[in-house]
Amino acid sequence: MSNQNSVWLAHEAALTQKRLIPHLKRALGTLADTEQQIFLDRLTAHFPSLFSALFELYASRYDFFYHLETILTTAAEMYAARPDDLKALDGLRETHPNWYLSEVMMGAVCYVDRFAGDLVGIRGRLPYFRELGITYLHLMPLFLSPEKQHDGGYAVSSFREVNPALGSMDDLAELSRELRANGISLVLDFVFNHTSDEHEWAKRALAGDPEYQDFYLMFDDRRLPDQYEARLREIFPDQAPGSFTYRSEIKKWVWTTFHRYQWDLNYANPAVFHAMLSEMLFLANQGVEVLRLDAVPFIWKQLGTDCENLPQAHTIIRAFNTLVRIAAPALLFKSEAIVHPQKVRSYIDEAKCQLSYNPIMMVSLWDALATRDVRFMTHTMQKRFTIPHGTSWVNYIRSHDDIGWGFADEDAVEIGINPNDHRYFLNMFYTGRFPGSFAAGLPFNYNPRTQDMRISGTTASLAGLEQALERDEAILKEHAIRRVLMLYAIVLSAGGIPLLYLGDELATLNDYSYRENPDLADDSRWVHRPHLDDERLSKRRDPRTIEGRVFQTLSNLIFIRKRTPAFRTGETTFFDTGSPHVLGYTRHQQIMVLANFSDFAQTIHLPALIKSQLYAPVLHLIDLITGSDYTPDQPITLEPYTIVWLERRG
Ligand code: OTU
Repeated sequence: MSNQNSVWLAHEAALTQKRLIPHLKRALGTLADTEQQIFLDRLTAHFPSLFSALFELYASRYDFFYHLETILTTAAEMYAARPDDLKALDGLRETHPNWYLSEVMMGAVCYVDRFAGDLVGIRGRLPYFRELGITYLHLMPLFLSPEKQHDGGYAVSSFREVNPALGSMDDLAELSRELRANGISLVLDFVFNHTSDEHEWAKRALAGDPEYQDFYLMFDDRRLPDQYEARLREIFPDQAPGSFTYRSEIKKWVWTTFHRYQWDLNYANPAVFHAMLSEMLFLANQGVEVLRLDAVPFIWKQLGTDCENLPQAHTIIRAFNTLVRIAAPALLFKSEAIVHPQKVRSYIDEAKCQLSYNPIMMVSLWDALATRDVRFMTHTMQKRFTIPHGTSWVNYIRSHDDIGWGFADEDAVEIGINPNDHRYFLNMFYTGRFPGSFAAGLPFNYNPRTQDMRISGTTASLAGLEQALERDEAILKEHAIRRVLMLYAIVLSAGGIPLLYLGDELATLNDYSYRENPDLADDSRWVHRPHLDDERLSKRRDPRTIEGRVFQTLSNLIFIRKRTPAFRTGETTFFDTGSPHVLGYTRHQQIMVLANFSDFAQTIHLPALIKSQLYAPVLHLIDLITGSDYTPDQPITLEPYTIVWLERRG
């Protein structure tokens, strides 16, 4: 923007703010003066950036100022309705803005029904979360959703109603309070790219109401859909080919990036932005502390582009985020962008999300396990791991979704790897078709046209445990268990919020029973969305069982992490260990992590690494995991698939 323009915009913003204040005061009317003032002070601090974001999106509309007013009025009303305990939390978070960078942070994620039956059941699992040291709990989508066509809850029919099988909105608000009292932040999805076709807005659109048809992207014929589709990527080519769905009731083509029953919202319409802001702040007022922004790449469309990661998508999120700073600042955003690493990063830099999934690290870990070679991972991490202070990765190994090989082609080329051949290899490896593979994964959305596919499977099954148990070979079992533990030990120590996919702590294997359910059978992701049962849980206390060994080792690692300040988010330096099989990084120059990705023991020359990576003199190093003491002048030997957390002393 030119200097003259920005001066004009600042001036316009100031005038607008002045004009709006009397309206907002009406919305804040029920509050004490001091509380009103808090809102107005935040508004003053954030208004210029909010104004310029909304101006960028909607200034061409004749009714721009009307929409601006409705948006801010809603923010004021939702602030007025915000419960006192959450307002107190807002204050606390504003004075400790970096709380989520702490080493005590420990995330977990699960399906409410599969993990605990319902929301009351989740409360009953609190002692279990305490055992694992969880401070951040992501409950998978739990809102009203179509009975059969639900996409695991990602087709939302109402953002204000809990799926009755799981409980009520009151249960949710109550749960959020109880979690908070136990030091756990509630994380929920905000599925804001689309709604289900059973949402009230969709129903009205289907009944012919043009106001609600404008909430979605609808076309009378194939002319524009064909032009768009020439550039669009198919997300579910196997289950839901194409990106538009014909609805005979209204004789229109509806934009459906994902399934046919998931209708993309039209954010070019400011009424959609406004309506979704209400839903978002409503969730914030139930006590949600982190919103996982689902499918961020797709929220803005523009003909002639691939309609992914457009600058306006960032601006929408930034505008939402600014409104949250004003009305419910305890709430954080986590972006879910599983795209090219640079685009993943753009939701931190441009959209200003405080948190982002780290799919690049996830993919690199599986890649290194398959190849037994960490050089690609090291190269990628050196390029891409560091993000600005005040932001954090959410590091994970598995999620409810498939694994797609989303490394950057250029990163592969830079170290002499052919990206497409390599993806082909990884797909063959993780579906167990590559000779010698230990993995038991399933293909997800195989696309015969591009030969592309993604991978489903639990951590333990992908890491070799399923095959090892079938073959009943001790060494294979041992290696598989160690792989699971090593991957988690990396996620726990690399810097960022570690996210445990619940079930992994008990080495849960693939569950093939989804194939018998006709509503789920065409979606292999259900193979790694297991039910937890009490028998499995009870084995966690017995270290002679696999469940027990994995659970106890993992919870021990978690507790070591939580008492080690050098594991807080911040400086992480990846380095070449001298062995292509051993991953190495330092944390805050205090801790050196070494992880052996090979089936054979590896010896690392410690003195040289200490000199180059830990700088100042080190008297000795303690492995925080085993307690072993290492003097800096000796080589260190790592057994297959083991990891050390070496803390400097002296
Ligand atoms: C997300 O995933 C959810 O995690 C999925 O469970 C949903 O099915 C989907 O959105 C629709 O709501 O493509 O394969 O870059 O990759 O949003 C999973 C983001 C997905 C997309 C991601 C999407």
